[in-house]
This record gives sequence, structure tokens and C-alpha cells, in this order.
Amino acid sequence: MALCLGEGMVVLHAPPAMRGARPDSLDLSVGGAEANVASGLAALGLATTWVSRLGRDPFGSYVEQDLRARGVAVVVEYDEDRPTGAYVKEQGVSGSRMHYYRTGSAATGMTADLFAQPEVAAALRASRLVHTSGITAGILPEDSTVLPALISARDEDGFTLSVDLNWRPALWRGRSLEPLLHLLRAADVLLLGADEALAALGTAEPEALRELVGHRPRIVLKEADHVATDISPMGRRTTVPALKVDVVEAVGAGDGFAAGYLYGLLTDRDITSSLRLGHLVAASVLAEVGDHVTGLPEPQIRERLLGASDAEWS
Ligand code: KDG
Repeated sequence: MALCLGEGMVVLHAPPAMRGARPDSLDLSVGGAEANVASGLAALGLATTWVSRLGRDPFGSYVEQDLRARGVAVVVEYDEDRPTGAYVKEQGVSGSRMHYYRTGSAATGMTADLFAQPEVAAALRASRLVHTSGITAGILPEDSTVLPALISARDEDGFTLSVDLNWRPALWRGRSLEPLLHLLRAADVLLLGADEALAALGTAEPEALRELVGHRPRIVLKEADHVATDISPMGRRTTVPALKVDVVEAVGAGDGFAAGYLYGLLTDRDITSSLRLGHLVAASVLAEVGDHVTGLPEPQIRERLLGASDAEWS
């Protein structure tokens, strides 16, 4: 079982027929990095719980219902005052722009009391893996004890703590990066893109990243040409190229990759197969406008791809 902790948001985007024109209506879907990972893990068949705080408003119910319909167990607190976060996805020819409405959202009001809730405490105890991201560190107040409490729970319960850097510069403007660095250093698995590593940490060089985050995490570095490299704490490197796909919309592909890769680890696959699974799930997100996995290849096709030779794969 896995648990994902982070903000869930409503995504508003132009209906397909109105893309490029000024839309006079918007479609709704659900986003939020950790919620996307939770739905990816559930789509792969893993019992997954998503933990968060939502506004007691129609967007909050929509997020909860959508994730439940995707097979995710949802354990949330409802905030009577703060709203559910949202973002507008503006699709342009060279990619999407995101316009956030998340300042003061319900998820920013999460506190460590969340872990005292019996359902959350039970889910934490039952989970082999907990996933969160730099976005969660960025939306919470600087003195928040949520992530330190999660790290202490890992130290006691022994689950694997997975962290995706998910660099969102707007969340860090004028703030110390210390809570982010603390989280990255505490991770057992750290996923990050080379471009965001460079922007956030000033380097994407594996040796320099290792120096910065220490020897605990297994590092999964995704490069600009979509090659992913797993670097074990002992320094062993495994590299797997991405599948070539026609990209419809890219937001959420990193979360799809995380879900596939983590599912591979949790089902005791080798690192090459785990990286391939990451690429497979990312490919299915790239083929859709939404941030979530919708159409995964059938299990037999998946297995055939995972077992392909290196030449067949690329
Ligand atoms: O990784 C996808 C996310 O970027 C998206 O779903 C919304 O959580 C989000 C964010 O902060 O951008």
C-alpha cells in the first residue's frame, strides 16, 4: 500500500474544440502533483491513499469524488474557511501555461495534527511507501511541522519516503529553501528533472546533487532529452530512454513517471523495468489533456514492453 500527501486542485482548461480560440466555457478536471501520483498508482492496481485538506466547497467535493472514482482511497480534512486550490491550464503551441489560484487554499492550512487522525495514522502504518513533493514544502508555512512529522514517522515506521522536487519558483520567492532541502535530504527516493534541479539547486550534475542531498536517497534524474537515470546510494547508475510519443499535453507526465517507477520498486522489479514503467505511464499522460493517467496499456502489452530488449525498447 502507498500514501500520497499534497494539495489536490481543480484544473480548468478550454474544451478541445475551443483550443486556440477564446473559450466561452472551461472543462474541469483534477490536478495536484501528489494526487496525480496517487491516481497513477491506483491505475496500476496498487492500494493507494491520498491525504490532504480540501475546502468545504463544490471544488473540494469534485476533487474527492474524481479521485475516488479513479480508485484512490481519499482521507481528507475539510476546511470551513479556506477554499480548494485551482489552476487554469492555458494551452499554447509551445506548451501549457499554468495560472494558479492557490494562495491561502485549504491545503496550505494542513498541520501535523493530520497524522493524529486515526484513519491517517492507520494508513501511514500500513504503507510501504509515502510520496510527497517540493510543492507541499512550498505551500506550507516556513515553520510548518507537517513534513518534519512525516520524516519522524518514517524514522519510526520504516516506510520508504519518496519525494519529487517539483520546483515551483513562485512558491519560493523571498523564502528560505531550507524546508525544501531538509525534505530532499530526508528522502529515500528523490525524483527530479535536470532543468528544475539546475533552477532550484544550481546544478544537475549527479556528483554535485549527491553532495547536496547526501547519501540517503536513490536519485532519479530525468534529463531534457527524456532519458531517466537511476543513481543508487552506492553510485550505481542505470539509464533508460523514454518512449517516442506524440505529445498532446505534457503537464502531469512527471507524476505519471513517478507513479510507474515507484510501482516498479514496490512490486520488486529491477531498476531498468521500474524506469521503463515510469516512461510507460508518463507516455499515457502525454497523450491526454488532463494531468492524470487515463489509458494505460493492457497488462500483457505492458509486460511485453518491460521485457523488450534495449534495441526494441528505444
Ligand atoms: O505535476 C503536475 C502538477 O504541476 C499539476 O497537477 C498542478 O500541483 C500542481 C502544481 O503545483 O503545478
